[in-house]
Amino acid sequence: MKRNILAGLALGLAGFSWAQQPTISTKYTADPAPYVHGDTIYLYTTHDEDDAENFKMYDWLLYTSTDMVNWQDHGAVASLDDFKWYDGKNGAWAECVVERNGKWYMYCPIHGHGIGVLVADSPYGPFKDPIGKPLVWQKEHWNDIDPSVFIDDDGQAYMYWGNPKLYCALLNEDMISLKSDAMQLHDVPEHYQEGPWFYKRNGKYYLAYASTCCPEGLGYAMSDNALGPWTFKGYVMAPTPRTRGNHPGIIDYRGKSFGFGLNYDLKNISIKEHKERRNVGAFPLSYNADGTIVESPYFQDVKVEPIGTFNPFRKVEAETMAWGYGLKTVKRGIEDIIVTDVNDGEYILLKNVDFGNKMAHKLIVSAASTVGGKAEFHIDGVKGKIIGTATIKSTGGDDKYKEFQTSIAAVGGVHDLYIVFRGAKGKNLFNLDWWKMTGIPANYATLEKVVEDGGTGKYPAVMQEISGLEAHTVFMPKDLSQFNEQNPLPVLVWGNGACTNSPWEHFKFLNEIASHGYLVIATGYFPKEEKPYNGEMSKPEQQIESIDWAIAQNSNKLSPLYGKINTKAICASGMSCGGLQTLYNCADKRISTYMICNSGLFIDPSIAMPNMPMPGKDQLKSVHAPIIYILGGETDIAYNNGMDDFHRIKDVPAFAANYPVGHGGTYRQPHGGEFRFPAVAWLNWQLKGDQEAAKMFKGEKCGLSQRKDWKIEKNQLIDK
Ligand code: FUB
Repeated sequence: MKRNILAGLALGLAGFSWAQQPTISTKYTADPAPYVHGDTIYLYTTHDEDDAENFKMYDWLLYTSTDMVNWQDHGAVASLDDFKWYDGKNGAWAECVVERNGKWYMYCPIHGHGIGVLVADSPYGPFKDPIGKPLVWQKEHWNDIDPSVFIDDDGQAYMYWGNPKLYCALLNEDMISLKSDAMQLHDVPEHYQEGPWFYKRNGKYYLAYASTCCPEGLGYAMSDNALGPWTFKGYVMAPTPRTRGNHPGIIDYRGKSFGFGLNYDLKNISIKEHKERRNVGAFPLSYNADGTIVESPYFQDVKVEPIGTFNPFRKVEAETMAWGYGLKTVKRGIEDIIVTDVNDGEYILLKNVDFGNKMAHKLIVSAASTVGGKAEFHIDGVKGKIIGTATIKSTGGDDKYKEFQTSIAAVGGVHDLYIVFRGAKGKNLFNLDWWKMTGIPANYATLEKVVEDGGTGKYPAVMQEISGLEAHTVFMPKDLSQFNEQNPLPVLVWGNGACTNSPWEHFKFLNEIASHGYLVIATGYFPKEEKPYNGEMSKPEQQIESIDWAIAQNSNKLSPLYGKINTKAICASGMSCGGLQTLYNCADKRISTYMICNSGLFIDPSIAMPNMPMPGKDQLKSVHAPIIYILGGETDIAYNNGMDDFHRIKDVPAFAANYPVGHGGTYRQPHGGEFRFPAVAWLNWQLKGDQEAAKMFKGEKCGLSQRKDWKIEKNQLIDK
């Protein structure tokens, strides 16, 4: 039944933008009684049952927020059962709550049976009846509803109430007994109907109220005295044809003012039916210089902007949300609340979630399930980017909770978060208790290793696994303080031999390059050991991700690499299959040079190697920057392919260097062995403009030709 009601409702509001929706979406609520204490808004409400045809009200609910848009459901904090002197079943009408001397007092009208009082040591309850009888009992008096209690600066507490008559009484300091009789005010403010909201601001007294039917709006009066006389001042929110009932609550919070009221916007029933399934809504409120209130447009025409951000790096009760599309919240056990009625396509929205200078790293979801399903975490829209998906398997029952963990992509900054549920249609996929992200500082090295002695270059380097950069290994100088816009780090992106998804075979060579002042981003997982990686092969796109990441770091103020990267000096490079990945990506215009190691495009077009990119020789037309081939001599299986590439390249400077070591190269030797000399010199020339380094390649007797055992070839453009 409840499923049909709320899912139907949400669907009925398909054209609604979130900003216009009621504050509470998983239950029908009315009669808002907000109270600010410390940094939190405590929003007490009444509760219309899902199947209410008329007033069907058994308990009083509590919601809390610190930003006015994301609200945590605390469920019922009091109910008719708390009043032992009342043996009826219905009538939990509009309450209000105030705090005095560390105790919380809830004034609860029971329709037709007077006004009771409950007390608690905390705003969350438990609330207990301290007097065992009604606080206000005039007779079987249907007008004794809607108490509003305010404690004046001199310590005197007042209670206003009534419909359509307006009453006031003074309370004793104990807050649970009356100091005066109930006084009927004969000078009732114009348009007064019910739901008084009594408060004081800047020395003036205010009485806001539901204005006379029909439709009802929110009127208000002002006075210089707590007991009046009251002067009608206008509307906080004028009645409109969309209004069908109201009841105000007004607060100041964090330098702003807000009004609350009720509407029927969650459902689509006609006014004639008048079913009492109402919804608390909020709206921004402001005052004129003379203290009068600026009239607010109707709920759907205003927007409450978040006045704070939401921290996801903590245990978040699942019933905390700005909006729950099609969802229900129910009590589990004595204190816990869970989200249930979770169907395919439904979602939780949290506004203004601050991922700050942290990268979300790990996501844990506590859920119970019979059928299983998925919770997709999207940012900025139901169809926005997915940052993580928790797969929730059957736990053996809808009340058996387990924790499900997944990794989550880097986010950073402030976003709206949509937790979208997926699974079999028409079933409650799971019940959700809580979720939690763990965050680590942006670009934090989750693993770090000093390779050998850090390298022979001027800048001892480290090898790192970095949060938010999945399936890549980064090498960079340990001390980044020497790098800036004047002395930026050029970039080398690397693909591995055999397209393996870890640079386990090349890390000494790559670390050595980094030690000469480079940011090296290798495809694949951090090699914890120098032994073959057995997981799935890498993809050429990982090199592009490396380039994207480097460029993003340079403009990310939260990154330690911010402003330290030369994004116009990028070498794409790789060994064997990684060289083919490089040539596969060669058209990328961000690449400023290439270094192809023990590799070359296959001469024989009929050869197809599984999971390896195999572009034809035509691909060389896309090579648009200087290129060097570093090969292992004639015994290198890539020798013929690499030299054939080299001979075909005419339009850009091209150099071929052969060292008689075979296909494996010298990468695993200390500091990457002999291959490091042409590699570092090429990079220094191409990416740093180092003319000394250029001598390794330029001129008739270029440096590399003079090094023992190297054989070189070059096209004419090298010497220009
Ligand atoms: O919610 C029950 C009654 O309806 C309240 O006491 C009145 O203010 C009206 O909202």
